[in-house]
Amino acid sequence: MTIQGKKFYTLVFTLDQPNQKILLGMKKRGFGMNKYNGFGGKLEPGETIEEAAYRELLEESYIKAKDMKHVGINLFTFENNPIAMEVHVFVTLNYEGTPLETEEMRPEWFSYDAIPYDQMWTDDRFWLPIALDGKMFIGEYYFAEDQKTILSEKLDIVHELPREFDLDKRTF
Ligand code: 8OG
Repeated sequence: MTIQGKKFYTLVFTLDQPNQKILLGMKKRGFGMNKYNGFGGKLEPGETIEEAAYRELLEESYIKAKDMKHVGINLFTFENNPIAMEVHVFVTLNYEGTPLETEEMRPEWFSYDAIPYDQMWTDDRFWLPIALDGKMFIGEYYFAEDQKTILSEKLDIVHELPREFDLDKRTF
């Protein structure tokens, strides 16, 4: 698979640790429509990954993160698409505000043991449990054109995260 470049994205999961609940949003439009996901999106010019993560969470759910822990990096590639997506995953345990529905997302709390994986991206069942377990990970997922079938995957639990995924170190 020849990759010519990548784009950066953020993804934030708000957790209610004491009650073992996770906030997900049903995506109402665009890429990933009709799937539950955390809140996130593309980096704007000049923004750091952390700034983009904070802004997207606020814009899409009205939640202000008071702490954010960078827990993982996933590199997504798609058959017949030369641009990879590098998604930086965060969790927040402390936040202000009550999640509200926006034009993009309908928020809903789920128990850790009732996460709707069959209505989420196919790869999430691999790495989200690691994040909920307080560990960090780096993953690579190569999808078929249907954006559903995973053709290859690799997942490593790590003790620290690099600033970005080095494309020269891709496995596939
Ligand atoms: O700006 P936009 O909403 O299109 O950004 C896409 C969002 O979807 C962004 O938060 C990153 C996230 N995302 C992917 N692929 C995957 C995936 O396979 N699993 C999950 N959980 N999120 C993904 O782009």
